[in-house]
Amino acid sequence: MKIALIAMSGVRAYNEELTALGMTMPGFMERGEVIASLPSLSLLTLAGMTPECFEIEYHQVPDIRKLGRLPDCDLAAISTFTAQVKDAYALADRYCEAGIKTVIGGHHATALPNEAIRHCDAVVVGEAELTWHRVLEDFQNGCLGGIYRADGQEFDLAESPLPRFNLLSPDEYNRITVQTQRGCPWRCNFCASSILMTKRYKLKPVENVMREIQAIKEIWPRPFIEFADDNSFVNRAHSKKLLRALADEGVKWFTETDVAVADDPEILDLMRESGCAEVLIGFESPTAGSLDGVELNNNWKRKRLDDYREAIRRIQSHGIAVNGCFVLGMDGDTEECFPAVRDFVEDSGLCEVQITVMTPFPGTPLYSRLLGEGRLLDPTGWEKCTLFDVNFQPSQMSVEDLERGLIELATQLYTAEAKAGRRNAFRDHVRTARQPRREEAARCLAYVA
Ligand code: B12
Ligand code: SF4
Repeated sequence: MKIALIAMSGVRAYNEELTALGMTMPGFMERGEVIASLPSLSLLTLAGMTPECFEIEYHQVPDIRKLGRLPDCDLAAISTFTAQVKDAYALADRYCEAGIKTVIGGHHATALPNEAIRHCDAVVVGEAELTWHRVLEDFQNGCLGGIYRADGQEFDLAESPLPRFNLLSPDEYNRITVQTQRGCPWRCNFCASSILMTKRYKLKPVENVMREIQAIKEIWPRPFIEFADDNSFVNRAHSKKLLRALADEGVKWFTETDVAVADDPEILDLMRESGCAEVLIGFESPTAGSLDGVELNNNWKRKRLDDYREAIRRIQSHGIAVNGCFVLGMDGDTEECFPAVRDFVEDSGLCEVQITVMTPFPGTPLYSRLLGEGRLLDPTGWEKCTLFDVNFQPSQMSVEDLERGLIELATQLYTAEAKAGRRNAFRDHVRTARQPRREEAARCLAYVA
C-alpha cells in the first residue's frame, strides 16, 4: 500500500501588486526561494510513525494549477496551512473523484474540521502523533472516515518519532526544520501557531532533538537548521542544555523567540557558540497604544516595549542578527504606524525586518472578535490569509490606507540600499562589540607570555 505525503508548499501573497513587489516573505527576500522550499516537518513526522509495510513518497505542490498527473498512491495525506487550503481541497476532490482515499491535517483543518471533511475522507485535528496510528489502522481495515481527535490528550514530546529526513532528495534542500518545543506561554490575540495544537508550553527532550540533528547530518554534513519553534528559550535550563549539546555539531541555525532571550547573557553566549545566525522576534509594534491588549494573558508585549532597543543591541552585539517582525493594522494603529515602524527600524539598528498585516486566521480570538464585529471582508477568503493581504476592516484607517501603507513601507524598507545599510551597521556593531573582548584576550595572552 502506498501513501503519498503531499505538502501544499510555496510562499505567496494574493494581491498581485504585492507579489510583483516580491513581498511574499519580506526580510527573507534573498533567501525567499530557499525558504519556500523548506520541507514539511509535519509530513516527515507522520512518515516517522508509519509502519514499514507502507510504501511512502513525499511530494510538494507549490502551485496546483501546474500539477499534471496526481502523485500515484492508495492514500493521499495532505498538509496545508490556511492560505493554500482551497488548493488542498481541489487536490483532495481530484483524488476522491479518482476513488483514492484522502486525509487532511494541519493548522486550518484543526481550526475548521467540519469544513475540511467535505473534501476528504478523514480529517486529523491537532497533533497527529496521537491519532495517526488509528488513521492507518482504519485505512487498512477499509473503514477510514470522519474526524480524528486526540480527545483531550496531550502528546508528550519525550515520545517524539524521528522524522524521515531520508525521504528528501539531498540536492533539493539545504535548510531543514527541527522542532524543539510546542506552544507558547503567551496568548497573542492573532496567534495561529502551535498554541492552536496545545494549551501547554512543552519541550522536546534535548536527546530527541540531537537524534534528529544527527539524522540530518548523515545526509547533509554541515546543515543549516531552521528550528520550527514558536518561542524557543522560554525554559532556560532546557535551552542551556540544548545549546551546549549543539555547540560541537558544526551547524548554523535560526529560530523564533521572544525579547526575553536578551535578559540572559549566558544564553546569548551559548547561542553564539552553538552557531546561531539569526533570531526572529515578534515585536509587533514600536507604539504603546498599538501593543496594548495584544497579548491576552498579561499584556506581556506592552510591558516589554521599553526594553526593545536595548534587547536588540544586546543580542546583536553577540554577532546574532535580529529579524524584527512588525504587524500593521492592529486596532491601536493609525496611519502613523507606518512611519513609526520605519523610524524604529532605522534607529534601533535591527539587521533584518519583516512586516506583515494583521491577519485573522480561523481558530484565533482575533477571528472570532472581528467576525462578531462584522469586520471581516470575506469570512472564508482563506486565500487571503497570507500575512500580506488585507481581509478585515481596520479600526482607524481604511482598507486602502492599510494596503497602500504596507506597500509604501515595504518600498522604503527593502531597497537594496536600505538592506545593505542595515547589514553594514550590524557588522560594524558586532566589530565594535567584539573589540573589548579581543583586547581582553590580548591582555590575557600578554600576561601568560
Ligand atoms: C516552518 C514554517 C514555515 C516554512 C515551511 C512550511 C512547510 N511546508 O511546512 C515556510 C517558511 C515555507 C513557511 C511558509 C508559510 N507559512 Co509558515 N510556519 C512555519 C512554522 C514556523 C513551523 C511549522 C512546522 O514545521 N511545525 C512543526 C510541525 C511538526 O507541526 P505542525 O505543522 O503543526 O504539524 C502537526 C499537526 O498540525 C499535524 N499535521 C500537519 N499537517 C498534517 C497533515 C496530515 C495528513 C495529518 C494527518 C496531520 C498533520 O500533525 C503534525 C504533527 O503533530 C509555523 C509556526 C508554527 N509553529 O506552527 C509557521 C506557520 C505554519 N506559517 C504560517 C503561514 C501563514 C505561512 C505562509 C502562508 C506565509 C505566506 N504568505 O506564504 C507560508 C505558506 C507555506 C506553505 N505553503 O506551506 C502560519 C499558518 C497559520 C495558518 N493557520 O495558516 C504559521 C502558523 C505562522 C503564523 N504566523 O501564525 N512556513
Ligand atoms: S509570542 Fe508569538 S508564538 Fe507566542 S502567542 Fe504571541 S504570536 Fe504566538
